[in-house]
Amino acid sequence: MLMRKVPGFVPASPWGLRLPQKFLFLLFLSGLVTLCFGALFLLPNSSRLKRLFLAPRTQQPGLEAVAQVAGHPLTREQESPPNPAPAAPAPGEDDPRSQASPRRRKGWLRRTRPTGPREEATAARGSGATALRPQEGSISSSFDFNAFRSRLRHPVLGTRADKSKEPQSLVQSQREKIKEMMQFAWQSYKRYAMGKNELRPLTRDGYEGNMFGGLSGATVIDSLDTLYLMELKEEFQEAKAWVEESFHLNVSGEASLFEVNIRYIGGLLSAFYLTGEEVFRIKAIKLGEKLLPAFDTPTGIPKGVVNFKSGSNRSWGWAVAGSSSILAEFGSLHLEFLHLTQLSGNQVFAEKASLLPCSLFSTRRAKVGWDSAGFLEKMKTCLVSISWQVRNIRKVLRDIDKPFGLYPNFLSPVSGNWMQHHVSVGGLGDSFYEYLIKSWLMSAKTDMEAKDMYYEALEAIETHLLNVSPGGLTYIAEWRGGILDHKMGHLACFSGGMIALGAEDAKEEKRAHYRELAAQITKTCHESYARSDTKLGPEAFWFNSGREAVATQTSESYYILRPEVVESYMYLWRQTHDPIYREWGWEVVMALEKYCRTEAGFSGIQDVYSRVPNHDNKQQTFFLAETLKYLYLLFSEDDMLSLEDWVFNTEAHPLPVNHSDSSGRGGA
Ligand code: DMJ
Repeated sequence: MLMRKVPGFVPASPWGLRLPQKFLFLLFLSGLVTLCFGALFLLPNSSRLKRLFLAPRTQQPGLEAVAQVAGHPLTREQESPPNPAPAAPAPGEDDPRSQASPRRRKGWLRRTRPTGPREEATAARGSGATALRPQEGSISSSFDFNAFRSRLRHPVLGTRADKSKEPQSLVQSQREKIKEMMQFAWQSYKRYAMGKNELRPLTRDGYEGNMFGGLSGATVIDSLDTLYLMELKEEFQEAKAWVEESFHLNVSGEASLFEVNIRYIGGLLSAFYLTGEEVFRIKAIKLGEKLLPAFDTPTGIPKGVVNFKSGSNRSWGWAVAGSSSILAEFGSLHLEFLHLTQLSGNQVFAEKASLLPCSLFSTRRAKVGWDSAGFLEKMKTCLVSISWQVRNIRKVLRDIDKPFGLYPNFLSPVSGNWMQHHVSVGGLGDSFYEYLIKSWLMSAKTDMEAKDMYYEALEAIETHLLNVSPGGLTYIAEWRGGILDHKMGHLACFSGGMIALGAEDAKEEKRAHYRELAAQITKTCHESYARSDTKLGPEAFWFNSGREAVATQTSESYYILRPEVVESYMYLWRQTHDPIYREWGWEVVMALEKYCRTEAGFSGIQDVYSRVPNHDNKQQTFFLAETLKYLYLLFSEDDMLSLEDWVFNTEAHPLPVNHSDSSGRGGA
């Protein structure tokens, strides 16, 4: 059809629009686009933007994971890979049976079979852990194992030069005896209970318990580093092979966040840092991810129990009618979680424990070379941008009101309020204090917040809980809303070692005092052993009615192979070299042999005041992880797992200090 030109008439476009209409349409379109973008930027969590606009490689894993954890996809192995990193494994890859193609499997075994602890360390040093077997790595890492080893001040197992005054042969034979006990405990477990969580030596079978959510082999994982340390090479290989072949994470029970963390995660992390073997790193990280749903609470304080199947969480029924999280439990995650972040590159673990994303700048500062102004600027921007969205354990505990400066044992993970005013340095509270001073030490003395919190807490404990009995024994009582229970639990006996460990960094005028306090508390704990018929200590001991350092009820008279007293002997020995600590340690060795050794392993006893042992039929995993390890270290040189390089988690698993310079000799 022919269009005739009519004056004043503007021809329409092919869509039938005239110029003003086109203009209006374009205006509308651009308005719409602006609105969409605006809406995105108004979203409360900036991580969503990052997720949309950044390529996976450049995303901040921590923020990504925080977003994912809200809906728990990370924690369900079947649903998503455990790490946002590109090299993440296929679902279910934690199961070695499904994981290893025959070719891969062969390479794995070839590399790991014939080596003993020392050779492995050398191999790992030689090749660098990250380069060990890239085809096997199911979680990528920028962690440089060689660099880590070069930063250690001492060779991991020490130089073997005994600087003590003891005749060499005596100390050596004592150490050998303890090694034999470990070998016996391991072999008994292997023979009757391999793969189960614990050995029952009387019935000669295994026991799974209900703390680990269906995970098996707690004794294997808890034993790895002790076997390595004692150079029980064959046994270490047996344990490692079990982890490679039979340690499956696709379980679906309810687990204790605390117990899985200190025993399994701690054990796997230590095994990795000692050997550089990827299998330990990967399993530790994957297991760590399974724990994250515990943190899905309004305050960021995790609940005590996590369901591995549903990803739900709950508090223990006995914790103030199921309303509370336990101080010692949520307060004893920091060391392991920081290392999980270090080894995975995933910030989410560190963020859950403490306000770390920004403080990580201090580590980066050295590498990147920011000047002070640049560093402060970065730090400020980081703090401003994240502080409102990060809720974590450290922050809650730092900011909350504390009665007389004390930390009660029960806290609501919902309201963030204390639920009872029961304060204890023993059960329910203990390792929270331990992790404060060890966080400071593990940070190579940069985590000032942990340091301040520790010394402030210790001052409050001294003021309100510390007592001296009429007979001159120093003890830490328990506090219930201002009223004291004049008792100490066996668990509280770790505090002698902790106070000794922290003494050196206290204010000048307090150092000698803390050294003396540590020695006095340790002496009291020794008295609780010395005053029993078996020379082993009861679960709790009292200071009243003229009786001191003894249990007053049969229900508190048992000994379950606990480590806390020998743990303190070990720290006090390293600090003072007073031979009394080796003497006391040896008394424990003799008593263990006499009353706890059975034909098929070691067992706890039900009454330390009876010379006829009534065994409880349990070889606790911490006997191999802690009691025997601390005894062995007590009779070893100070540079074996030097305290300059390592902190022990509360299950005695050594985790390295984060030295930032390379002036060490550890890689030598
Ligand atoms: C261990 O599992 C740990 O030491 C924990 O901190 C307290 N209890 C036991 C040992 O007694």
